[in-house]
Amino acid sequence: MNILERFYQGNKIALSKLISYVENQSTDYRKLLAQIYPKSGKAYRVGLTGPPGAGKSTIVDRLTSLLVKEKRKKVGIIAVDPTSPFTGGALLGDRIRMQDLTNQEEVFIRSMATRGSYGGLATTTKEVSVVMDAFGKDFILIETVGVGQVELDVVNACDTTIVVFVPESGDSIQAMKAGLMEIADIFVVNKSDREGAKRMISELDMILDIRRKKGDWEYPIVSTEAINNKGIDLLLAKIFEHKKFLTDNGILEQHRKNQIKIDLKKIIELKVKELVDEKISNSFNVDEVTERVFRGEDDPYSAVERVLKQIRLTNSE
Ligand SMILES: Nc1nc2c(ncn2[C@@H]2O[C@H](COP(=O)(O)OP(=O)(O)OP(=O)(O)O)[C@@H](O)[C@H]2O)c(=O)[nH]1
Ligand SMILES: [Mg+2]
Repeated sequence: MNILERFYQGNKIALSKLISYVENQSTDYRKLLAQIYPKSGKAYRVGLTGPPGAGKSTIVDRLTSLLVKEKRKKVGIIAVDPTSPFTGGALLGDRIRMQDLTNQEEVFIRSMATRGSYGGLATTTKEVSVVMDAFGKDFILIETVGVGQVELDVVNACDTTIVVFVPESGDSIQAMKAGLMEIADIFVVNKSDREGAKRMISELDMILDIRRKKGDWEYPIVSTEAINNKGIDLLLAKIFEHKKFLTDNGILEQHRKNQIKIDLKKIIELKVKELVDEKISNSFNVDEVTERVFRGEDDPYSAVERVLKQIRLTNSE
């Protein structure tokens, strides 16, 4: 039996292998994706982001338990770990903390390292989520550390985005700087057992009031103590409310179409870049042109125009 057949039968090892192909961009991974893509589009994607140590993994863990036990949903988890510059591998933290879940049949966890590659990460995360989606997961929870553009790209690919804060000083201001306020649909103040939680909630409330409009999404703030499993049921209720809001207003459909457009654009760009690289390497001697430009006998703009004409890739003027 081939790997795709096993994948469709719900074999976790086959799922794991397919994800690895996609992650490593092994030869033929696009053919594989082409085959399974039509089976995707059913899963609901929830992105969780926020400062390091805010409790994202703990929340994901508790949410997953609720989704599986009470809602009978199948859950895929993608934990995007920043790569340690020393080991070059994913941090083990997430995997260890969510170990209980890995034994459950309905749950599949994948930890991904950023490898310091901008953009590339977002693409691969999306593709990995497509594989989980096609596998039959109902919900895909994606955890990223909220620090930069890469994370923004990842959460933008989600249907509901949750930003997790902790009552430590300065978080809300930093978050605004990082642009996290703009992307969140639901705000969580975790570690509410700590001092300052109430103040943080009212601070956020004030900022959000500017954004809230009648008849629009309410941008709720949920207070949680993930470690004590408090507030997680309310958070899940808000996720379902947001899902309903998006569905009822036709926003989910629009969002999915936008996602397809983004996918198409990315695939075109990648493919064109590959084709051009291949063709140019055959008809463009970079060292030779460099020498000529250096000696003042040529300029880089004309050199590129010439080679594009040669490989017949130029806008018709
Ligand atoms: N006091 C308190 N501690 C919590 C709470 N939720 C999580 N923690 C603790 O906070 C620490 C970090 O939790 P994680 O869930 O790993 O946080 P994270 O945001 O996933 O961390 P990174 O992935 O490393 O950015 C752990 O020691 C948790 O036990 C909470 O509600 N209250
Ligand atoms: Mg984590």
